[in-house]
Amino acid sequence: MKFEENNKLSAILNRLFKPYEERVPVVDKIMTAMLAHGIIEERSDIVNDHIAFRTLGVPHLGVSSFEKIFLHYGYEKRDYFHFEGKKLNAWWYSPPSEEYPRIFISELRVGDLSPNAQEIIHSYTSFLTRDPVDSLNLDNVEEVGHFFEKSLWELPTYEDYYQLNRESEYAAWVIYNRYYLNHYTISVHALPRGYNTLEQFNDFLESLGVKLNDAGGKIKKSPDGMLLQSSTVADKVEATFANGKTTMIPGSYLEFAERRPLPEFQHLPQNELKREHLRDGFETGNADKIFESTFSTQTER
Ligand code: OOG
Ligand code: NI
Repeated sequence: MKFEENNKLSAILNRLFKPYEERVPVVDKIMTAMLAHGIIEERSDIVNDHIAFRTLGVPHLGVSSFEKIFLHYGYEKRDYFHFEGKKLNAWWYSPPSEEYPRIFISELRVGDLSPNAQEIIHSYTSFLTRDPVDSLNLDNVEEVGHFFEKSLWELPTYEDYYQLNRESEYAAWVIYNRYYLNHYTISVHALPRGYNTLEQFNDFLESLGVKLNDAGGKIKKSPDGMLLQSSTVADKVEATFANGKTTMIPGSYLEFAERRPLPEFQHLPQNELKREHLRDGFETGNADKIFESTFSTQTER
């Protein structure tokens, strides 16, 4: 029973990565270069630290709806984070077993937006009179896989997208990109020596011409010094709006994380370090800047 569930979870995750890799060409560019430089022997050598999704905090949607998918597969809800300036809530989830990524799910605090922005969002979401996840067969891999890319609301007009974008770039991102995977994350500490610190890996990325998010500095470091993160700036996707207008808008990105050993395990040799010896969880100050990977301050720089 457990094994069966784990297989389905792997299938769902694989299913998620397909459209993600098409929408984020920098992923293939980086993987190809990692193979060419012998950093990995095959793509499956990469350890995925975590994946992330964005949602709208309105009735029947938001984290309390979306999380049901992963709670069903044995994920456990962990710490809460609040991002006051960006008007976001977030939680992280630990996986049912080590080989699976952590999950970070955020939600827009829609009630904190201006009446005009709230009205725009509700004009799309108020048709939902029940939680769409409740009518999903969560054991059906294809149905769940499709759910991440299908639309739960009408295609936005360019005007609505643009108005939302002026007030909350996160809101505009979700109204168009919905539940497409926002990013996945390469565990840098799991790479071979020479590439296993974020500083070294960022240098490698920049030697390939990859543009990194520099909000608050390219390396975001937790106050305890044990969680370091960096990310690409979002690749653009061609958006077609309700009135037929098309334009390029920020899509998804790729993140990199270096987790250092906890003080009590710092004496362990590198090859004995397992996930349970390393700094776990997330960090508000880091996350606050990572969100900006899809913001125009980064994508237009
Ligand atoms: C998530 C940003 C935060 C992290 O690892 O702290 C994050 C997002 O952009 O939706 O990914
Ligand atoms: Ni992340």
